Amino acid sequence: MIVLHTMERSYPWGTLRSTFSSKTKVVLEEKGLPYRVERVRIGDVWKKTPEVLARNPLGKVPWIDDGDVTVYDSSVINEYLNDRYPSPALLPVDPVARARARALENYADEIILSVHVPRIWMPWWSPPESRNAAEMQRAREDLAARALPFVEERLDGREYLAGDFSLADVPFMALAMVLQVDGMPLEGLPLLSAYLERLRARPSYRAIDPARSLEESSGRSA
Ligand SMILES: N[C@@H](CCC(=O)N[C@@H](CS)C(=O)NCC(=O)O)C(=O)O
Repeated sequence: MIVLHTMERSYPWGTLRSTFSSKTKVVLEEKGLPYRVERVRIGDVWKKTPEVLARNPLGKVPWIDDGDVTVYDSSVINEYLNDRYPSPALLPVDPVARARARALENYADEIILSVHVPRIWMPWWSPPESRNAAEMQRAREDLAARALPFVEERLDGREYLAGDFSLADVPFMALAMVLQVDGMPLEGLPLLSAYLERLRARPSYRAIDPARSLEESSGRSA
C-alpha cells in the first residue's frame, strides 16, 4: 500500500492540511489507489531533521513510499502516479493540451501555492491572537490582484483548465480547501467561484475537506 507522508492537524475551525500534500492525496483518490496517511511532525519538517532530509532532500512534505520506491515533490509524485497507474488518465493525450495542463499546474504551484497562499494559510495553523490580520488581508489582496484574474481568464468557456479534470486542476483543489477555511470573497470572479465549487463537489475532495476529521481522511482501503 502507498504511504503518503504529510502534515495534517485538527483545529476547532477545521482539519488543516499541507497544500502540496493535498495535491497528492487528491490524485491518489482520483485514481482509486489504496493508501494510508503517515503524519510527519510539523516541527521535524521546519527543523529539517536528518530523518526528514533522508526521505526528501528538500526537507518538505509530501513524499510517498510505494513499496520500496520513495518519490518526493507533489508534481513529480503526481506524474509518477499518472505514469505508473494510468487509469483514469490525468493528463490530456494531445501534446499541446498536455503542455497547457503542465504549465497551469506550474503556475498554480509557483505563484498561487508558493507565493500567496502560505501568507493566508500558515496563520490559520496558529491561535487567532497570534495572527497578523492586516498581513493576511494584504496577502488576500495580492492574490486577487493578478493571479486569480489570470485563472478566471483561463476558465473562459471551460469546465476544467485543460479538457477533462487533469493535473492542472489538482492544485486548485488545494486552493479550494484554503478558501473554504479562510472565507475570502471572490468578487468579480464568477468563473473561478463556480470552478472551485465544482472541485469541492468531486468525491476526491472529501479527503482534503476541512470539515472532515483526521480519522475520516486517513487513507483508502483496497
Ligand atoms: N515543490 C514542493 C513544495 C512542497 C512544500 O513547500 N511543502 C510545504 C508544506 S505545504 C513544506 O513542507 N514546507 C516546509 C518548508 O518549506 O520548510 C512540492 O510540490 O512538493
